Amino acid sequence: MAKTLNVGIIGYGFMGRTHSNAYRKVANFFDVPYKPVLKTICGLEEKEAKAFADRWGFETYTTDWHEVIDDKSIDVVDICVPNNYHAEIAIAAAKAGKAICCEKPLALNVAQAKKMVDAVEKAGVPNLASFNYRRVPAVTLAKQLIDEGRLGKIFHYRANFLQDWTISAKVPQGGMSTWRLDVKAAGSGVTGDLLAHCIDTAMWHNGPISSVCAMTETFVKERVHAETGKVEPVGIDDACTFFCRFDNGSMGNFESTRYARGHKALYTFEINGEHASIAWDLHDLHRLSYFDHRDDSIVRGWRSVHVTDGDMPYMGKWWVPGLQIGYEHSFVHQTADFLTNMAKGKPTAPTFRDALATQKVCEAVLASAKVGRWKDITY
Ligand code: SOE
Repeated sequence: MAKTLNVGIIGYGFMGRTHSNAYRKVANFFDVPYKPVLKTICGLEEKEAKAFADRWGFETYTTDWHEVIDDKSIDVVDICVPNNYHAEIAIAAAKAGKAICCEKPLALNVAQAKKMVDAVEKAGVPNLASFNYRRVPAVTLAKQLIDEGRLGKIFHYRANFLQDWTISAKVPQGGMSTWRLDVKAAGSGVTGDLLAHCIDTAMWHNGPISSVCAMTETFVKERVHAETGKVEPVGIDDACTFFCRFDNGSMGNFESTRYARGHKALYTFEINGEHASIAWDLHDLHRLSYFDHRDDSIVRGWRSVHVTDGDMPYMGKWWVPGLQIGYEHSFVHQTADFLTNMAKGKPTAPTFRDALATQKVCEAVLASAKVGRWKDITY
């Protein structure tokens, strides 16, 4: 009989839902060593917190995150609130000896992220940064193919994350649903929110990024603040493009914007190696495109691999070959790995330290855009 693991989730927004769903489903599909119990949901508004608790089956709710930390029965603190709260909550949770899962990006900046890494490492608590796309089976399969050496030497890594939801100047900044546009809550715009995903996946696939050269733009310079009701300057980057060099000698090319009309969450990457190339697209997330130059020329071409077979990453735990899964399952997978490693006393990547590396790249990207020059990154 698996031991119970009491979970306190802080934040009942979009991410609060993805994480709650993952804890609910994980033990049904994966042989995890714990049975997660949704103990407490915490959020700002009491009515919303109560409704969330009822809907998702939490035992209780609170509007004060300190109560989650102080509750000795809680084993895991899961942070799903805006970025400006991550550091304070995570550091308090580490001091209280909790295992911690924290949404991305880890913090507002590198200085905060370092403090979070120090806190979890000093306390020796399990920690995971929620860069969920690593655990989309096709993305995990890409990592497997690279590690098996199928691509050979890698020359190029390019990634995009395109959206279109902030084009209207009427979209406010700040508040519950548009805090991502408020620099005080988010730290940055597309760089921390979207490119951080691409950077995390890229460094996992292709190793550390050593230098960057970036360009950013803020297309809408002022927006009403949802909390103050006043028109205030916009401090985030609406769009960001950067080039980079990886330690392994390959070149990177990354772009993100919330102004690409027609695209909702178009995260794509393509990796070109000496022998083979790989491409992936979040809008078609269960497929991995693969081209292998070593195939006979008469049948050589891009294959579209339907990542649903039982011998493909995570897929043996779901339905039967041919039946696909989706976005929410990437959170179930990260939770399965987190719990399994926790029981073995092993870290689960991306750890806070891995997320600090991503934060360093994001900060270098923003600094480079400001001065218009290349920036080196040291880890
Ligand atoms: C922003 O719209 C957002 O929700 C990000 O915050 C998520 O990390 C990304 O996965 C989808 O887009």
